[in-house]
Amino acid sequence: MTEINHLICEYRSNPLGIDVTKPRLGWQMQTDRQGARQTAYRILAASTPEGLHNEDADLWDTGRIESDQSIHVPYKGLSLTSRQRVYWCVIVWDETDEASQSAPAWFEMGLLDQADWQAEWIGGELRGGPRSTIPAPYLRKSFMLPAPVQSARLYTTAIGLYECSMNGEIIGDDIFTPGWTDYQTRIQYQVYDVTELIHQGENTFGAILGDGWAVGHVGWGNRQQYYERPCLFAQLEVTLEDGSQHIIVTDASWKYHYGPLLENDFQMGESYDARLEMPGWNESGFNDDAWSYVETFDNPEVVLVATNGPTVKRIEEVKPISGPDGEANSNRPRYIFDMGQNMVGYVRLKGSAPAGTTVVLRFAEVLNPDGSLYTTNLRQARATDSYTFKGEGEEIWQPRFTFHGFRYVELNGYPGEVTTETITGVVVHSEMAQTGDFECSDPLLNQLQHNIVWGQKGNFVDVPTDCPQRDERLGWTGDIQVFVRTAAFNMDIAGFMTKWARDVRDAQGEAGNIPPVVPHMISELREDGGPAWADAAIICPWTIYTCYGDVRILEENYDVMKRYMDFIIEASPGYIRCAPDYEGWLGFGDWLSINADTPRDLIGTAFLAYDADLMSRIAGLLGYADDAVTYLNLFEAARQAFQNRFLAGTQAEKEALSEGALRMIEDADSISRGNLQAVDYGPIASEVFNTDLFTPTQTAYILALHFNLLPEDLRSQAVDELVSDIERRDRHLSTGFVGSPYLPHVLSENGRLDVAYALLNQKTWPSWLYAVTQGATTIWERWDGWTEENGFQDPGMNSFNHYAYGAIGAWLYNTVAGLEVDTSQPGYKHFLVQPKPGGGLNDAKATLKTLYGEVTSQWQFAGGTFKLNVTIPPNTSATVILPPDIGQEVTINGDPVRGNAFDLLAGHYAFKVM
Ligand code: RAM
Repeated sequence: MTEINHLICEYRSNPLGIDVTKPRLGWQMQTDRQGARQTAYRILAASTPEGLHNEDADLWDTGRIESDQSIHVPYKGLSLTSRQRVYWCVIVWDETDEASQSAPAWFEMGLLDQADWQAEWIGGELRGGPRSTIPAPYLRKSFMLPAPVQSARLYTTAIGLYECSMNGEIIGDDIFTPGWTDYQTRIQYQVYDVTELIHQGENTFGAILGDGWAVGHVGWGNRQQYYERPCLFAQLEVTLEDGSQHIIVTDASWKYHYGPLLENDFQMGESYDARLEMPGWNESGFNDDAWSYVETFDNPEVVLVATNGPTVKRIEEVKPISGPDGEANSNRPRYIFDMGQNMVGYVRLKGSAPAGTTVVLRFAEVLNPDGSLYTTNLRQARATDSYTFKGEGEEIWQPRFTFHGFRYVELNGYPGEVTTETITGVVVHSEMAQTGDFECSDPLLNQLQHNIVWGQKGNFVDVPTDCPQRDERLGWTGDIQVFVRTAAFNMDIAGFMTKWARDVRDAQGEAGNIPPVVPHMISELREDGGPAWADAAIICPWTIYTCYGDVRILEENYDVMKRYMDFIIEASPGYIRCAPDYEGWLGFGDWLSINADTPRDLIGTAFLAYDADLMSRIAGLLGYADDAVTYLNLFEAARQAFQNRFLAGTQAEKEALSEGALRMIEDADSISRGNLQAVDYGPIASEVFNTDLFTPTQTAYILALHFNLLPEDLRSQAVDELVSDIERRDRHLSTGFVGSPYLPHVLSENGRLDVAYALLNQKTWPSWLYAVTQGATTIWERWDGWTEENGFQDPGMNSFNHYAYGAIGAWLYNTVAGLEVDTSQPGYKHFLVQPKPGGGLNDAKATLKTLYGEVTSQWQFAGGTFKLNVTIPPNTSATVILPPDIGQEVTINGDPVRGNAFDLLAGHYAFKVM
């Protein structure tokens, strides 16, 4: 039996409110049958569910199409209009020509035209300034409906954040909506089905407005980076049973008042005085005489678009593992709880106290040696919540419009008995299915994987950020560029990155430059992210294409990538990017490397070549043949320029160390070195690089090898020199953000799997497991965030939840467990299973829920036998390559076979090698 399920539209199941006019549909075949695949499909789309049962699907009937395509099939039926709901299903013929039909699914369009909006922007008086936080305005409006309700939709957004309610009930479970975009260019709206929340007679619409990213503190800057005050923009459209239509919009008839939410800010925290609650404020019958009429505002010149990625939600809860630890008897009791996990979100407080008692909650990732909270690394982020009791028995409170990054919580001033029930951690992030899992026989590596996943949770809060706790939390392009591949193993990030790619489009400068943080932050930051940061504009969409087979993200961003290429070509005379005399930004270098500064122009030129390589492939697959050739030539030119400038035995040898190069190295020192005490091993002799020009670093070898920039005959020498540098450091890496992600791949792909495992297993810093041995539960920003010798690193920049070094995760999946995409059949249509055991591991397992279904690679050494279990989902195929030197006799599902590489169709395969 074949079942057709997991119907998705634009990566979502039954999405309400999309504005993609040719949405892409996908489905999965579920069956255990070996060799199962799709040979044909037929999609039916209709205005009603009934239309799918008979033969008259009024919107679209593809007829039988001979094709194995089961993801990203674009809707090509009657053109779609605002508010339209489309029901659809699919019939799939398998390899035996048997047909199976899916259950119906649907998608519903949002408002496609700016003219669909009749709402006005409304808000309270202007309060607060660049640094002073403000109370949240509460807004309300009552309205009458003369007949029972047939259906109702709310289209809503805000400058700042909103929480809407209807007749006292909060609408939906999204938080931090409308999400973070460049609010001066684009604002997202959300759509909710509120049919069940309203009724004939009087109804009341309420909204609370928060500061969020648009009005609150962003980065290390002030408040009000995008707008001065929060505003609401909402349109409720109701169809009554008598057929009449009613529209209730935000306009001058609304009223507002301030209430219990005294301040709210992502970085500063939230204060709530429950004594100021206004019971019934968002229900009918409330006396709002004391409330003022709102102000209305001109439409900001921005585009309103439907949310095209996941929204942020409260995803899970965490109970403290210890505590309360503290002094109960002092005047102001103080307790510290350990949540056991460095998490992102807030805590829910439960307790009772006399009216007017204020408790203060403070948050930190780590503790000082004396057990107190270490908050210095939060910089200006106050990260403090407070709650004032109303004194009416048990009270439960959680913030709405703030989040913190913390493991430890200090509760101050609570007079009653405190238990682990007093607080509960609420973890918030963008809603993304966890798709991948990696596990092996080493508990430390399993903890590393855990830490990587938690770093992803905490930093995928609407935008991929560097950190979630200090006054920064920005969409650093370099960080996601290095982490995106790993992220796509752990979770379904396709929608999230589709949204962010649009943010990149909005952030691109006139000249084609891509800034270092996206969404663009208005003040202070430079316009060009520089090498390995700005290149995210190409690398991220390419990665989404390879992992999800998504061609559209390349199509939609092709122009951005091309303009970006023009920008860097223009800035790179002789194809040397960030040459010493370049007057623009030289980049962040190999950020946070350990006494190993790689010249900026080496990094820049390497990334120019890599971009050109990716662009020639992208242009080719989009059908731009001329561009494909141009970029291929560019790759060759940049590769040649790289060799001329940086390799030994070329004309570069004759160049002395120029002043410019010195300047770059000094620059690098001052910004990235901090208080590192690692031994400086001095220059090494090299037959690969020109040591007159620079001291070769691990990252220099890594980039040259990984981006294929060396002549073939120098590659093995380069690998040897890289390895000897690692050996000289007693098997330690010296790489920063740029080199680290590629390091293990370069070693394992070039015959030094042993050294890759040695680095993976290294427990003294710098290494991936060092932080794990120190009890870390997330990935640290720096290799030496805390060391026994030096204590905490420079508090000016020392996050304990930064996903960049978590990029090792991709190697755990693709080399240790051996799962990898085949970029020529992306999205795991065809994939590789090529485990490379080593490092003393007895077993390893990776599972991955792809768009086609679940893939598994699980291996184990047991009693002299190597066993490998592989699952290949229906409608895909895989090539399994067994590790070398593990035995001669191979069986699959008990049958003897010859060879060590196997092309396989869907099914479960148990290999044994003896
Ligand atoms: C710091 C953070 C961030 C990095 C930039 C360059 O703010 O470490 O992760 O991308 O610097």
